[in-house]
Amino acid sequence: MCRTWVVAALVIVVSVAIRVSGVAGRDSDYYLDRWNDKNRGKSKAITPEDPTAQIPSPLLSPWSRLPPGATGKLILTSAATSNATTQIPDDAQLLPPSLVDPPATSPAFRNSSERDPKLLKLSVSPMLSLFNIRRVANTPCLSSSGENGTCFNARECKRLGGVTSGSCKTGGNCCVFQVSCGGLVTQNCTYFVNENYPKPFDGVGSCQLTVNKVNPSVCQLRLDFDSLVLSGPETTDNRCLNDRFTVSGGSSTPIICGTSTGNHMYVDLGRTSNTQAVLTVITMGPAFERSWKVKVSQIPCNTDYTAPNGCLQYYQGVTGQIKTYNYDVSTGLQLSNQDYTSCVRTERNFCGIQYTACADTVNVDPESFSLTGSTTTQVGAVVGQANCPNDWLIIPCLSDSSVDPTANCVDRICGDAFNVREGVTVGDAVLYSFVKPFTLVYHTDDTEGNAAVLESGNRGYCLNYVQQPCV
Ligand SMILES: [Ca+2]
Ligand SMILES: [Ca+2]
Ligand SMILES: [Ca+2]
Repeated sequence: MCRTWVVAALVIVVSVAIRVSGVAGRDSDYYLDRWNDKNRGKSKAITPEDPTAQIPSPLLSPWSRLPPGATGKLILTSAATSNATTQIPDDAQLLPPSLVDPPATSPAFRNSSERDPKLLKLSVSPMLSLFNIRRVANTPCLSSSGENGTCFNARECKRLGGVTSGSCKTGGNCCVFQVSCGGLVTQNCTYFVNENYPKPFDGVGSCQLTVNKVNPSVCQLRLDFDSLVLSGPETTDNRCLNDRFTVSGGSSTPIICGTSTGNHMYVDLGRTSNTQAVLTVITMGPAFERSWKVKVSQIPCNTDYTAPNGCLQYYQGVTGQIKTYNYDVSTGLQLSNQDYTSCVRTERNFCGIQYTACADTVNVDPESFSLTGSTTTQVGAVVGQANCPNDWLIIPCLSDSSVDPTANCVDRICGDAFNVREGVTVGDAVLYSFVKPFTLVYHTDDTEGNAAVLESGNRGYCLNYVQQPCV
């Protein structure tokens, strides 16, 4: 989702002074003659009687409010065009519909014979014909191919480097922005894809995307991995030594590799307006068919979907699923050198959170929570700082009681059972935390197969959460 304001790139500034007859100054005939002189030979000369002349420009529609039979002259005092950008709020209406649509029902324009000839002359001047571009409220939209886009008229979309896909209910087309290696992001909600996407990329290289804040009020980027398929970590210590996805320029983010399709990541850019972030995909090592499509959304400061400080992942909603990167219960390997916090937004009237390990239909002994231990030697539940010094997950006061928040409460867990009761051969349990804000701090060291106690087959974790109503 790309919920934020958007940029309208074409701003037309026109000051039109309208005066009823009897005032001094150059009148419309003067400007019309000058236009015709200047453009003689380039385009059709305009005559007041031209039957093909268009209905007056929307911005001139105040004329339509003149009583039938009234006469007047238009006097242009200044006119200019500009490519300056401006911020338009989500719900902006650049022009109210009554001004955008031709005033067909207006008494002054019921039929062409009633039109004021001077208005007809002016309406086809090149400056004013710009107003015939139907203005589009730049609201978010869903393209026909399923991407998030922004409504623009087709010409503007193309000028901004987008591709239209489907139309918008409010007018215009759904404009989708997609860039690849070497690209620069200047639009909110831009997709970063590999070269020749959706074809895979199998080669060695470094593919970078530079992201500019599209507005000074942007504080964060949200990266949604619609697809992120890279080669996995090396298989001894699970380090990302070949392919890597990294982010620089913003808050510290872990280096990830392997497959993280469906996952996401927030990058804090701070409040400095000119901060740039660079997303990099490094591909090297053995042949592998990589592909990625990362949606880059720009998140303003202080909204209800702005992640709190220090949250690399931010889950919203009463229920959800939280996964470590490169999680796959059958083939994914827990990545080493991870150190980050995932946060769950406390929804209104919710006071606690329940966690359960995701279903594992692949392994006899579930591995959907497996931080330490090995596939050959299941260690079960391991808890506490002393017992979990290498790879661990901290959930404040995690308990297996939904009624007594402090029962068997521990903060740090590891092992290969999602459980707070160590020393018992137990499987995964339903666990609770009533400490707000809801956070999960995850850490892995840089060894796995070379650790003092060998670990193997660790998958990281996948947890389902359900927020618990206040009672
Ligand atoms: Ca481990
Ligand atoms: Ca297990
Ligand atoms: Ca480790």
